[in-house]
Amino acid sequence: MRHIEHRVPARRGHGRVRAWHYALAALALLSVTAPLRAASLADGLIVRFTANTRAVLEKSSAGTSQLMQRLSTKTGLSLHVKRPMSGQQHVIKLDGPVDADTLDTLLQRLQQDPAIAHVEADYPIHPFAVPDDYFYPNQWPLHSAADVPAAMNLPAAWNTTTGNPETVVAVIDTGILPNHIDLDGRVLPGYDFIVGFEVGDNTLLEQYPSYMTYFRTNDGDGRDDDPTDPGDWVDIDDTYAMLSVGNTCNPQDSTFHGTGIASIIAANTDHAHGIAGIDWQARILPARVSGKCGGSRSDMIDAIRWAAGIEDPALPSNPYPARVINLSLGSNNACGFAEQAAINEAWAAGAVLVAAAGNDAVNLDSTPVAPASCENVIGVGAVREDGARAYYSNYGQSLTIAAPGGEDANSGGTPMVVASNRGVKAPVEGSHFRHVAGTSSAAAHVSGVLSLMVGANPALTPHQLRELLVQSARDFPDTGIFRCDTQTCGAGLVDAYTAVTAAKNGYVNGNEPPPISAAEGKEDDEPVAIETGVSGGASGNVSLFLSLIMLSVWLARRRTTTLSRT
Ligand SMILES: [Ca+2]
Ligand SMILES: [Ca+2]
Ligand SMILES: [Ca+2]
Repeated sequence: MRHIEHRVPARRGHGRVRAWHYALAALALLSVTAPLRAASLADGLIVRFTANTRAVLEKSSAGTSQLMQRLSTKTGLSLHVKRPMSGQQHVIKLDGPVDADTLDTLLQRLQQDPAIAHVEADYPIHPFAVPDDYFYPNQWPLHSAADVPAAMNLPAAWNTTTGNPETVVAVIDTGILPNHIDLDGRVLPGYDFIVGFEVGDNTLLEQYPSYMTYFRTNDGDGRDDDPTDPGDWVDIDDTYAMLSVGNTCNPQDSTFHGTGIASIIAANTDHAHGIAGIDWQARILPARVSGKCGGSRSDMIDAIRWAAGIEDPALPSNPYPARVINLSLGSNNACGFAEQAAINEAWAAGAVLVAAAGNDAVNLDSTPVAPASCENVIGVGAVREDGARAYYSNYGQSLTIAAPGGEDANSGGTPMVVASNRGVKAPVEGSHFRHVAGTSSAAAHVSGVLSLMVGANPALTPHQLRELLVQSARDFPDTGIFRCDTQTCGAGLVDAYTAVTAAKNGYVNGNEPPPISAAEGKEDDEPVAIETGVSGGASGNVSLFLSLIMLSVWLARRRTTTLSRT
């Protein structure tokens, strides 16, 4: 039996018990079922006859036969009265479904007949797709906007498409747990970009050579072809060691951030377990760039090019170029030249890039964060379920759009539920889930919607995808202490249904398709400049915009009151 629960059980004991039950059940791996729906064909008509004709139909079956015979001859199709219906109308049956052209002709001919006041097609209807995943009732960002003001209208979008297995979405993050029940079968071979520290990097490092060399990678080596997330916990000893090499970072439990982000975009869906993903079919390309105490911008830049399929002689080829690249991380710097160049190349190669705004509640116009502040990046701010800006979300004119990021229950909001692991340090066996909030989740929501758009119309360029996403956004509601507007939160609230419809049609609401930017694809022609190092610390550290509420559904002892913003 399916349990319906409208709020995440934040601190109640039964949530923990239920999650354990879930964890046991989750050991069974299930396949994904996601039937695509064919376009509806009319198989009947709804007709309102004139009053005189209705009188004939009521009185005499012979008169009815005679009328239908005449209309059948007139239209060349066999027509029968199936039944009278409400509104003084009749249901007319055809011998079988007819295509759109035949239907048009049929309707025109009948509409001109003196016996008929009004006629229209009787289409089959079906319920909007609602997945049966256990936590779906808690996933307010996916629900109908009629129920939750900031929700993204996924049921209506899924009625058009549940995605395309050819679509590849890169998640540049902490790596991934590919065997999680909600990711199993969906994860492509990725790459682990984190290089180790080298003793020569810093004389102080010589005090801790063996400890520090692979401290950040935390998997015993430098770059490798296994992006599995070994955990990114930091304990007190680690913080002292990092201080010795000039870096500060705070103790934390492992986040499994990349697994959560991937699950928002493309969790296995409609299999009764875990959460629903936005795209039920797309595949995830994991690129690991963040380990203990974060990562470096240079690794992220390499990962962006590689994810887009750009050859790098130092790396193996990527046979699965991504059409969408999610960057739920960054640094508190202006966009660097090297960073912008990699982004431009990836964009020109066909990848649309999405970046989280960051969680410091600052105005990006004066305090930029990269890559969200870069050109050719869809910068995403976070809203709560009422459509107001989440209190932690960065804001400003450089943002492209806003999407659900949620808030801690203690802030009056409702967090997300994402795939995770209950390991405090290294991952442990089992598929688990936790609550999160932040612009990381908001960016992942946009990446998921873009993935559906690419799946619906793979010919769209990154520029067209961005234009259609922006044009299809809903206006911000006038609500909240931190009211969103186009100066602070981007063009509007992302709407999956209108975005997917726009992608399929190539335009929004009868607009012409957006012109392809003259600049698009021409970045390679620009003169090569030497990076001076003043453009924002291209070698600086990258941190996750995880803002995880360190409350998991299985561990009540974890803190619930603060959002960690590293
Ligand atoms: Ca490694
Ligand atoms: Ca590795
Ligand atoms: Ca699921």
